[in-house]
Amino acid sequence: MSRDLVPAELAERIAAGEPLALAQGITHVENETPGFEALLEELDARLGRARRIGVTGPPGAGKSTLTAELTRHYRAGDLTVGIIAVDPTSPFTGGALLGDRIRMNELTTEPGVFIRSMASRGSLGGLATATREAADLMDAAGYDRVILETLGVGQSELDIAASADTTAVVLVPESGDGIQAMKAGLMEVADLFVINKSDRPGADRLEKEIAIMMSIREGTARRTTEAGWKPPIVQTVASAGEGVSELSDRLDRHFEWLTETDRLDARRAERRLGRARAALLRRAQRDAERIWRTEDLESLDGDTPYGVARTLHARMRGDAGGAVG
Ligand SMILES: Nc1nc2c(ncn2[C@@H]2O[C@H](COP(=O)(O)OP(=O)(O)OP(=O)(O)O)[C@@H](O)[C@H]2O)c(=O)[nH]1
Ligand SMILES: [Mg+2]
Repeated sequence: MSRDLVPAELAERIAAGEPLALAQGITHVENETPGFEALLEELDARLGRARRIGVTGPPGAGKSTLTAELTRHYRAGDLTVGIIAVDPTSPFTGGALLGDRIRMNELTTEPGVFIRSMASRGSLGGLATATREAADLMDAAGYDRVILETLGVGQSELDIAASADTTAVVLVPESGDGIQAMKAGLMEVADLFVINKSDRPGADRLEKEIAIMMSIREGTARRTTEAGWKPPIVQTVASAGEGVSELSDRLDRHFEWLTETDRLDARRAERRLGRARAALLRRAQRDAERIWRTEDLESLDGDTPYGVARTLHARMRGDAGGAVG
């Protein structure tokens, strides 16, 4: 279904800010269409303009509503926004997601806003890598802000959020959200906490809970003190747009802090290394899949699974040594 990829040509159109080209580019990245890495390479020199914001948290916390409101806020300031909604399963399951779509859909007709949802399709590189590469394409396309919404449930979703310049963890004042966040590793990735639905009772209590947990963590791991950044806590009512401009201010302040302390460069350098590692693993896996498909597995009959893997691996390395590209 996807068209042939001519990297240089598509890169030019993406760089020119053509939304259709960006959409095609992301599809090529998702599908790992031959040439997709060349496309990303063509655009590499353009990366780094966008500020990337991760929005993560438990299901139903209001991440999408908040993302939509933040987007409106940015648009009012004439900033363009790319949004990636990461769906760990499939776009066709789950009622909550449909709700997302509808809410987000209000923004799709808005100029200066580009929305894309990403779902795992069993691509070799995995959802996390494809998502980051999609964010790269949005960056290259010139969007001022790129927001990555992910569910804060599994490690890979957390990794996606944490690959942003600034990661906002969204919690709600409901039964033990603070404790849950601690367990789920959300505390570790937060540059900023949002207590959304603070129109509901318990917001102040949750704020205290988070502050206490952060101070405990400071006392043991000393991570936040070492880093010199204490994650602020912002209360919002996303559904009413309340607290969104304060949130935006806090995000800006974190970005300024990143810039002043050279941590932005460090974070981004780390991101580039991570990308190289992912690309390497993707290549290795592709080689493994190829050898698995082409080898005569029957000739390995009688060997143990480990012996088979050893033999194939040795052949793969032999092949890879002689192969080009
Ligand atoms: N009372 C109240 N409800 C809110 C607020 N923000 C969002 N909601 C509602 O909470 C529900 C979930 O909001 P979403 O924005 O879809 O939450 P989400 O975190 O994106 O959900 P998933 O992506 O499914 O995990 C929706 O019905 C919203 O209207 C708020 O500040 N107060
Ligand atoms: Mg959502």
